[in-house]
Amino acid sequence: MDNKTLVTRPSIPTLDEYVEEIHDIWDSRWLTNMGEKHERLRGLLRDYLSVSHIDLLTNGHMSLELALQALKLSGEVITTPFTFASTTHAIVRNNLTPVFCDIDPTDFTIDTARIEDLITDQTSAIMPVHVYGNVCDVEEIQRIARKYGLKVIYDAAHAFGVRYGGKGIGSFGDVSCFSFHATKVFNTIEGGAACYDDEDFGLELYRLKNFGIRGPERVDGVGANAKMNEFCAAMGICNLRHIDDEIAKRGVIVERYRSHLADVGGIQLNPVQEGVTPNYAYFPIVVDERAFGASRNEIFDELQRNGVMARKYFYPITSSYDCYHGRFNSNLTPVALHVSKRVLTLPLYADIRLKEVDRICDIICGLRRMCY
Ligand code: T4K
Repeated sequence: MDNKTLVTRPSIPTLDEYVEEIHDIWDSRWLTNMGEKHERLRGLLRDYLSVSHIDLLTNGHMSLELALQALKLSGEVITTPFTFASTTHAIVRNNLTPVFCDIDPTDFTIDTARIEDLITDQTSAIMPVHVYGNVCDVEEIQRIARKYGLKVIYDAAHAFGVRYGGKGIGSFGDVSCFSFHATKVFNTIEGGAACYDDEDFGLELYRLKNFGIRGPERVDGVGANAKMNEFCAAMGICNLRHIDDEIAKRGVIVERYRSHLADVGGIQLNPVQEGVTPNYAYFPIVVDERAFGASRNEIFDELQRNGVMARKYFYPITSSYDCYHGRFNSNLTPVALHVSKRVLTLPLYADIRLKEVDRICDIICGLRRMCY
């Protein structure tokens, strides 16, 4: 495993910086349940993300799952299948029905032109995904939601630090849920957050992440346990000190990839979106076999043979998972199906060496030459 290049590698502070940060936990013996680190990180993130309210949770998935529960939704939720398991599972685990909308072929987010056709009298919400950190068409989604009285829950797992039109991406919709998993641009080892405006929603979410407890002698909700502990919060406090540097370094890597691959026929790159401050979370390529001369799977295999562990994020689409067998028709989202069969996410993390990026691109382009 040692000399392999993985799709990502978490950024972490120096051991000294982390030890310094967790020192006072030894004195206080306050390990979890919304302690001092939790509250400090919450305030820091509220400012960094430019959101009015934020709560911290054990992971991105529980943010999504409990956000849906706190909104007290019923019936159908319009979403996309071109995402990680978590998005769809969060809907299903709330006894809601996902209704899959196709994606835009250039930025892979929900195709807003198709949403209204999917709305029925059962629809209660839209759950779009800022996939790879690409910003959804938030204005059009808001217009549709307002017209039909729907809630909007953004899966912003990939979008930490992204800004749109000068606003923090977490400030759109009724709720935006971030993931702070080890593999993300900003990590708290495991962790997540939900950002929102409505304080009543915030109280409900807080109760749901803490067993439904309202007071010392009163439990009036069937809650879960999804509290971020002090060690995870301490990791977040450390990592947040370096986040601008982290994103800047990723930007350099992305530019290097672009310099090699931008003009290669048959390879589609992630778009540069107007008005968006990106976070460079992922580097997906979409391979058109006929134009490029080799398939996505051939590139994947060749990279593996050379110790490069690229990943097929996101293949298969969630609507065709085994656990949903016979339940959804994945042919109803042909663009998502098409992209998922051709997409490959290349290694991207702050301290990957530029020489390694060059080597990865040489392997890819070499395959093209070999096939011609
Ligand atoms: N919504 C969306 C759209 C998401 O993408 C995700 C998570 C969620 C919601 C839910 O958020 P969380 O509940 O996870 O906070 C990984 C991550 O586990 C997952 O967080 C992420 N999306 C997904 C896209 O990627 P896997 O199954 O691919 O993880 P794994 O273990 O194969 O790790 C990927 C690579 O990262 C490995 O090749 C090695 C490297 N790695 C991983 C870990 C855990 C490290 O170098 N160190 C590590 O500690 O899902």
